[in-house]
Amino acid sequence: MKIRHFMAMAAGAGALAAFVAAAPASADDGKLEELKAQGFARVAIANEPPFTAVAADGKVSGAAPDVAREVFKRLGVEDIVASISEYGAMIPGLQAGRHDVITAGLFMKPERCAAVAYSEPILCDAEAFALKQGNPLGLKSYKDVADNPDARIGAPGGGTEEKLALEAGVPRDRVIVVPDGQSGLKMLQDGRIDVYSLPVLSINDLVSKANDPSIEVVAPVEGAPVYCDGAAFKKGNEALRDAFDVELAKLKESGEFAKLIEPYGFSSAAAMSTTREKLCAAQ
Ligand code: 6CS
Repeated sequence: MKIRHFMAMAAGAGALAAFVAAAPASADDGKLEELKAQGFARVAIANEPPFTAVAADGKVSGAAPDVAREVFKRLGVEDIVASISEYGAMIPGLQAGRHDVITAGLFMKPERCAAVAYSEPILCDAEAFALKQGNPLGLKSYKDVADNPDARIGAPGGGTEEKLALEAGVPRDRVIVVPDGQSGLKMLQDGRIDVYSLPVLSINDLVSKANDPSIEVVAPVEGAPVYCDGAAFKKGNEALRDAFDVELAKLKESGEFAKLIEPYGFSSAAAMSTTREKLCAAQ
């Protein structure tokens, strides 16, 4: 081999090696080893079926915890221990070290993507309204709520539906923070709110279990995006997030991901058709 050609080859190899060395592999912060030693991952949930659910005996289920439990098992973290949190308190709790990860259907949005390290997408859903039978105020969108001075909307504190209502122009005093599904349903039944908004699968689960003919569902809410969540890790724990993503990708590839989430009504295809990059960039 002519010396000139060899030098070119060496330079190319050197450039490749330099690129690989500079590749953004997350530095291992030891968080996974910490969780293995701990024997469990502390997860934040909301108790909003079918995303997350806590039974009377304390058993945690729901699509998000079920996926997280399976991924962590494959990472050598035996179990998950859940604590219930309001959506608006989940990220501060994660940042304060009260949780190791949020597995709650916390939808990816640019402002949240700036605050946490999301996994790749897991659960996707549109938005819905629960309201009085016959939809007397004709509410089909958050803008309809804004345009009707009598319409009061209930939504989770710090949640996506609260933000969508405010962004659509609903005044703060007509956006009522509701702590959980049962409270929202009761407030609707008692006429303290005119519409209660959650993701479609959550509203359908709630209304179908209520078996109350005076309540009906409008889904999807017109003009509202379809969102997807991911497991949300603390900034700085990207090595753990990357390890989570490797196992999540294997579950998606093998069909086990679909077996975990589709019995809850979620679409594996929806989650597999998008990426964290796309969802975090979406305006
Ligand atoms: O990510 C959120 O903000 C929304 N996610 C779910 C699963 N339910 C309501 C909440 O507002």
